[in-house]
This record gives sequence, C-alpha cells and structure tokens, in this order.
Amino acid sequence: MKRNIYLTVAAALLFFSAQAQSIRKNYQEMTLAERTNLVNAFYQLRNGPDLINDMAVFHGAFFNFDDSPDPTQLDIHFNLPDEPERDIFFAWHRRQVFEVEQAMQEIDPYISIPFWNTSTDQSTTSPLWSQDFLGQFNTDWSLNRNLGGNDMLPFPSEVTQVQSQTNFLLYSDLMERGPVHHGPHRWVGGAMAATVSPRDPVFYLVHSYIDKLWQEWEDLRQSSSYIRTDMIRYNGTYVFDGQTIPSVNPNSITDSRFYGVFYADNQLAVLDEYTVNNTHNPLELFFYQYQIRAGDGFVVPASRNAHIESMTQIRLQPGFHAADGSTFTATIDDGTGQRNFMAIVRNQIPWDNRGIPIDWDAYRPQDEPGNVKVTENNIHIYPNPFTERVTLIAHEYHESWFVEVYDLSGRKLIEKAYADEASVTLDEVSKLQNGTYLIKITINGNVISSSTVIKQ
Ligand SMILES: [Cu+2]
Repeated sequence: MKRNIYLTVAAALLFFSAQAQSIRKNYQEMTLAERTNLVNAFYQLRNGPDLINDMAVFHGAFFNFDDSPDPTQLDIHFNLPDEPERDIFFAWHRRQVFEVEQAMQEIDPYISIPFWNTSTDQSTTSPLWSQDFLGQFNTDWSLNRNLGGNDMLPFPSEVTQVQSQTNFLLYSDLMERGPVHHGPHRWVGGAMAATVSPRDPVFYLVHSYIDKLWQEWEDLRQSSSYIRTDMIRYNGTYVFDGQTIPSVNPNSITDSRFYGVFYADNQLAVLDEYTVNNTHNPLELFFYQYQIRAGDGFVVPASRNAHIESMTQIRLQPGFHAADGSTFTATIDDGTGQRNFMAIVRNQIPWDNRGIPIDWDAYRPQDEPGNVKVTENNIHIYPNPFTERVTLIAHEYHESWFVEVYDLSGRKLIEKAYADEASVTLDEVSKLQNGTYLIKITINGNVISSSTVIKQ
C-alpha cells in the first residue's frame, strides 16, 4: 500500500516553515556540517540587504546617549544604575540575537546561534578561532581582532558571582559592566571592542551565552522586570529590507521560551514549560543532535504542529502532552541516511503512561496503531555536505518528482524529473563548484522542500 497520509498539508507546512524554534548549544557541540552552515549563513546575511552591517550600524548609532549628538535619544547600553527607567540591555540583545537567528533560519531552519562559554573556553587557539570557523572572518571582514591582547575573559567564579545577584536591575548592571559581558568584548578586541561589535560574528555567540545566563537567572528567580515598555529598533517603526520590524515590549520576552528558544548544555536539552503556539511559524522544529527531553508542561495544543529531531535520543517524559488534533512528530536521524520515522501523537493516551524512554521501535509506521497517526512527509537529503552525488530519500514512492538545483543568486543549474521513485540520486552535482546551493523538490505538484546543500 502506498502511504500518502497527510502529504499535502505537511507539504505546505514544510515549505512555509521558514523559521524554526531553537535549541542553542555550545559551539563545541556543533557538527562540522553545522559549523559550515553557520559560517555560510553569516556570509549570506552580508550579501544583499546585509543584516549584519545594519546591526552594527544600529548598535553603534544607539549605543549610548552620552556618545550621541542628541542626549535625549533612547539607547541600548549603560543606563544602569542611574537611569533604570531607560534600561533594556538584556531584552534588547535577546531580541537582536533572535532577529539574526530568524534570518539565518530562513536560509537553513536547522541553524541555531550557538553560545561560547567564555569562562571555560579561553584559548586563543580554541576551535572557535580556527580558519574554517570564526577565524576566517578576521581578515575577510577586516575585524582587527587582537585575541587576548586587552583584558581577560571571565573566571567561572565571576559568572557565579553575577548570577547570584538577586535584584534584577543590579543583576543587569553587574552583567553589562562586569567581566562576563565586558571581558569578551575587550578580549577579542578590534570591532568587538567598539560600538560596531555586531559586525563580528563572535558577538552573537557571546550574547547567546549571556542570554543563556539570563535565562538561567530568570528560571530561578522569575523576577526580571523592566520599567520601559518599548525598545528602539523594536518599537514598530524600524524598517529593514522593506519590512517593518514588529514592536516588542521588553517585559514580554523575559523568558526565552517566548521565542521558542532553549539552551542545551553537556549533551542535554530540556524542553519543559512550553506551549507550542505556532506564532512565529506554522511548524515548530526543535533540533539537537544529543539527548532531548520534553516533558513537564511541554504541550502541543490541538491544531498546532511541532517536530522534535535528534541524532541520538528523544525522551518524552511525564508532563509531555500532544492534544488530540495536534500534529507532533519526532525523528531520530543518526546521520547514516537511515532516518527513522517514529511516533506521531494524535491520540488521547497521555504519553506519561507510555514509560520512559519511549520505545521508538514500537511506533514504526508499519505498525500504525489506530491511535497513532503517521506522517512521512520529510525528504532526507544525504549526504550534506556532499562531494560526488546527493541522494533525496522520501521513504515512500511518489508518482512524480521534480528536482531543481539553484545557486545562491537564483540561477537554475540542474533540473530533473523522475517517476515512481522513493528516493533519487543526483549525480549531476559532481560538476558543481564548491559552495552552497538550494535544492527545491516538487512532488506530485507540491513544493515539499527547499533546502540548502553544500558542495565540498
Ligand atoms: Cu550591545
């Protein structure tokens, strides 16, 4: 029997789900392919509208009112402790990193902006600075870094110290002016030590780490609170690339889960106390290659859509609930090209009655018990990056395939049609030069995937 369940709806979801949610991890946990994808995304953001430059210019122009010709103008930094009514430091940078991450996820929904733990990873020769990772930007973008030349990175004890501050405004001030934030900016040097610091890609990894610390602080104390209810750039008037950026009340984002952002550490991501809302995108995708635990208030309400994907293990714990009428899928992809499609919850049986961990094999599609709905809409592209050929795996036969390969300027380089295949292999890609390409896959007339691939 051909399985065609859910294909059309899912196709639309996949195609329009340009942005994912985010499980941010230590950059040291990234796979090689993920590092390449992140590097490419930075380069791509600088082509065309250049969000990176816009961020640097904006951050510089509104850095601090003391530096501005108009001292009444609102600003981003150093308002504490004297002007608590102007403070937006944590929230502004949370929104900023999210803006860049969303733009990257339009290029590749699997990208999350990783963090750099500046208190434990302090070598000037650490993998962070290798030429095939962030090292290359120093010359490519004329950043004039001077690693370790000025100031020091924070001691772990200094992180502990700032995190133990219980008053939010004191905490924010101590973080902003202290070694955990100030240290990395100065230690990296060059652009990072100037008001145009968002021009250096490492800026986003530093602020991802600071955002993680803020989230841990807020999880513990639940007392982040701003006097301001608006933020420059995010006040509903700023236009970038023809789009007005929505306004954000800093008090609405004191929990990173508002943006569907979670932080993983030491090979574990815990997704709890989160309700899938599909506000930012129709399908919420959570990817982390190590263990993902979802439970304790992770809810997929009716008619909402969520997908969790790991290369190793997903545990659905007590408190996880996917309501009847929701679409929840979970995938283990071990990177061998064998993508195991597993459980999809569409039932009224609470998952917490099923034991921990879920026995994924019990939910293979061929079993398809009446209360588990199977969706098999994903196309797996393997390998990526590729060298000689790339294989597209659909897990079921489809009558018509139409596959197109574009370069990043939108030029179509390859076009192929197939009939009655469950997977197809493109040998033509061996002729492509090294670089990033877009593969668009149309099945039975529906565009079901538009993904970046890398030739290397
Ligand atoms: Cu800043």
